[in-house]
Amino acid sequence: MNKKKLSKFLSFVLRHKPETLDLKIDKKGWVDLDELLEKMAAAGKAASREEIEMVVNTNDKQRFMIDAKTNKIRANQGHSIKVKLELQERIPPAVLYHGTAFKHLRGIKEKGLQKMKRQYVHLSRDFHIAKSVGSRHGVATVLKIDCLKMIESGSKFYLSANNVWLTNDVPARFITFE
Ligand code: HQG
Repeated sequence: MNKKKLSKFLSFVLRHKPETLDLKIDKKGWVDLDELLEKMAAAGKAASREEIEMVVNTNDKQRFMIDAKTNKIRANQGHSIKVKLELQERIPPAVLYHGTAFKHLRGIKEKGLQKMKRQYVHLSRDFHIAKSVGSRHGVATVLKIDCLKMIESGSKFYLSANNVWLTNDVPARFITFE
């Protein structure tokens, strides 16, 4: 598998479907690296420890983390399966961005930003990153989120190990549409 394919495969099993490899995943999303290597090989998707380490270390978005002490690996964010990432609550910048597609705007105006299949709504401090996240879904548009007002009204924010801002939902009144 090339690096990109391996990264996609790791995202798939560590965030969404560990059962495809019959992997044991703990409550915090960690999987034993040796077990992962064995089960990938058994499923005809063999990779070496070095290849996985290479993906973890050079991944553009730092999607994964290896804990050398326990020999375990997990995804830093993006899960649809229930995991306790035990992220610390953090105060976000006054404004964050969310990239989405025009076709979603009607739903977002109606219900605000929902976490949909994931565990959180994902936000970025960088407009251009948000734009590229949005373009995964169609013609992209970027929404501006008033985090100051959200904090005043009791919303909580978390920062993932790879600098993605996470929150449970964003009511439409805190969103500026382009
Ligand atoms: C939209 C990538 C209609 C939402 C990125 C988004 C990110 C609504 C889509 C991470 C809605 C969900 C997450 C509503 C939200 N009505 N549509 N009420 N509320 N939506 O993929 O934020 O490359 O689950 O705007 O970098 O696009 O995988 O979330 O368009 O950090 O590492 O529903 O995934 O990271 O889509 O992306 P997603 P996302 P990776």
